[in-house]
Amino acid sequence: MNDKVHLDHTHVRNLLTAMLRIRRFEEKCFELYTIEKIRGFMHLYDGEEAVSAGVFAALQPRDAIVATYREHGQALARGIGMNMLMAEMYGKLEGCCRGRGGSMHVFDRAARFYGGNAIVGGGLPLAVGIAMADKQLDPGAVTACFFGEGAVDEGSFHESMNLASLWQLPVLFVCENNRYSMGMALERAEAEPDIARKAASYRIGSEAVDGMDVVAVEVAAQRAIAGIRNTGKPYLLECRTYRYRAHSMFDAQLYRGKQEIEAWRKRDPILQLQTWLQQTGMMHEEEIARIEAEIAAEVAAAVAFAEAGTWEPVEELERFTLMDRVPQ
Ligand SMILES: Cc1ncc(C[n+]2csc(CCOP(=O)(O)OP(=O)(O)O)c2C)c(N)n1
Repeated sequence: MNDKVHLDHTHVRNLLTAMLRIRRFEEKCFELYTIEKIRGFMHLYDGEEAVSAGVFAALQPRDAIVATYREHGQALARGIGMNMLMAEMYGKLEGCCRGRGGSMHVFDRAARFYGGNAIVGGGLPLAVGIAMADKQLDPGAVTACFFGEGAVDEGSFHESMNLASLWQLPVLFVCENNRYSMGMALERAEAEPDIARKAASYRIGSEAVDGMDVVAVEVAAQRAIAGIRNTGKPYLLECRTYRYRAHSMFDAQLYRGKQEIEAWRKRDPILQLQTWLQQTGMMHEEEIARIEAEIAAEVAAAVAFAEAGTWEPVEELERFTLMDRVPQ
C-alpha cells in the first residue's frame, strides 16, 4: 500500500465503501439478470472496482466523466444515486435516462456523467470535445475518460490522443486494462502491450499503475489530475486490472484458465484493502460488517425502488427523437 495520500480513517472508510457499493450492487444485478428483471446486455466490473474508487477520489464535481458500457462502477463512484441507477437497469421511468439507456448507456447531465457508450473507443472523441468546451468555459476542469485496452486498437484512440495533445486539452485518459477485449488477450492483439508507452508518440505524459491497489490508483490519479489542472495538458493513466466474470453476462471463457482467474482473485482490491486495514488496526471486523450491512440495506432499497417504478407510456415513445419534431 502506498502512503502518499492522507490515509485517515474517514478516507480509507470511503475508499472501502466505494468499492463495496459497486461490488454488492453488481452482485444483485447479476441475480436480477438471471430472473430477467434486468434485460439486454450487461457488463460487470467485478475485480476492477479499485480503478473507479481510486480515480473518483481525486476528481471534483466540476470535472466531467465519459465511460464505456462497463460503467456501473463509475456511475456509483460519481454519486449517481443507487435508486436511480437500479431503476435505469430495470428500464423504468425513474431511471437517470428514463429507462431508455439501460445498463450500457447510463447518463446524468447534473453529475456531468456523459455516458455510458456501447461503441468501443466511442467515448474518447466525446471527452476531447467536452474538454475543449471546458477549457473555455471552466478552465481547470478535467474530463476523465475511461476506456478498455481494446479501445487502443481503434483509430479514435489515436485521433483523440493526437488532438488532445495538439490542442492542449485537459483530459485524463484512463485505460482500464483488464487484459481481455472480449476473448482477445492483450498480448495477441497488441504489438506493444505496454499501453502507457503509447502516449509518448503523442507527447503525452503517462504512467501505468497497479489497478488492484486502490490507494496506488488514487495516488497516481491525484498526481495526474493536479498536473492536468496546472498545465492544461492531457495525461494517460493505465490501470492494470482484471475482470473475473465473463465479458458480458455469459461467455464460455475458453480464452483463459480458471487458475488465472483464481490467481487474480488473490490480489482482489477489496480483499487487499480490508486485510491491510485489519493488519494495521485501522479498521476492525465489526466496522466492516457495519459497512456491509449499510450497503445491503441500500441495495435492497434500490431494488424496491426499481420494482415500484413505472414504465414510460407507449405514447411517449417518440419523445426526444427527431420524430418528435416532425409536424404531424
Ligand atoms: C467499434 C466497436 N467494435 C466492436 C465492438 C464489439 N465489442 C464490444 S465490447 C468489445 C471488447 C472491448 O474490450 P475493451 O475495450 O478491452 O473493454 P472491456 O470490455 O474489457 O472492458 C468489443 C470488441 C463494439 N462494441 N464497438
